[in-house]
Amino acid sequence: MLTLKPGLRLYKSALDRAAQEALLSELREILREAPLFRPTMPRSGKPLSARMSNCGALGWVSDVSGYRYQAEHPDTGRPWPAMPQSIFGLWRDYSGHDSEPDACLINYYDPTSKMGAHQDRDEVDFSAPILSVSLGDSCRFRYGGVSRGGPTEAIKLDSGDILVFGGPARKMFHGVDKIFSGTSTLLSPPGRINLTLRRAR
Ligand code: MD3
Ligand code: FE
Repeated sequence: MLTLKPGLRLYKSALDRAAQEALLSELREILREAPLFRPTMPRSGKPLSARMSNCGALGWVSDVSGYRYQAEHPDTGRPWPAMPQSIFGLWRDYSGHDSEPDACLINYYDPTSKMGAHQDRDEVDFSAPILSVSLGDSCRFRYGGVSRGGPTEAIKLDSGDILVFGGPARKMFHGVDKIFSGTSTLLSPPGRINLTLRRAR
C-alpha cells in the first residue's frame, strides 16, 4: 500500500488476473440488465466521453437538468441491478469504513475517452471514502488539491489497482488524461472500466 497524499491510498495489483476476470464477468451480467448510457453535461447537453452504468440502490446520472443520484436507469427506467457480494467484499477489505456503499458507478472508456478535472460532490456523506477499481487498459490519472487550478500530480493506473480517497483527499480535483490503448488484454472490445464505490446518501 502506498499513501500518495493524506487520505489517498493506492493498492497496486490488488486484484490478480483471475479476480479481474471474475469481477468482469459479474459486470457483463450487470451491463446486460443495465446497458451503458452516454451521460451529457448539464445545461449544454454536450456528451461526456466516457459511457456509464451503475449497480446498487442508487446510480449517478448526468443530463441537461444536472447531476444526481437516482434509483432507475435513465434509458430503461428499470432499477439498477444489485451490487454483487464481491463488490461489497472489496469495500470491506479496502475502504476502512464501517457502513456499506449504496452506489457503484461503472465508467467505460474507449481508447479515445478522457475525463476532465472535477470534484465529486453529489454525495451527502463526505465522511465515507470513495473506492476506485481499475480494469483493462492503463490510464494516466491526474489529481490535485481541493481548488481548481493548483498544482497536480499524475500516476499510471493499471488493471487490478485499487485507490481509496478519504479524509482530505475526498474533495480533491481529479480526472483521467489518457487511456493507454492496448496495454491490457482483459477487455474486448478494448478500453478501460473503472468502478467507483460510494455512499451517496
Ligand atoms: C477522488 N472516475 O467517476 S476514479 C468519477 O477513472 C471519476 O473513472 C475516474 O472520477 C475514473 O467520478 C477516476 C478515481 C476517483 C473517483 C472518485 C473520486 C477519484 C476521486 C472522488 C473524490 C476524489
Ligand atoms: Fe470523479
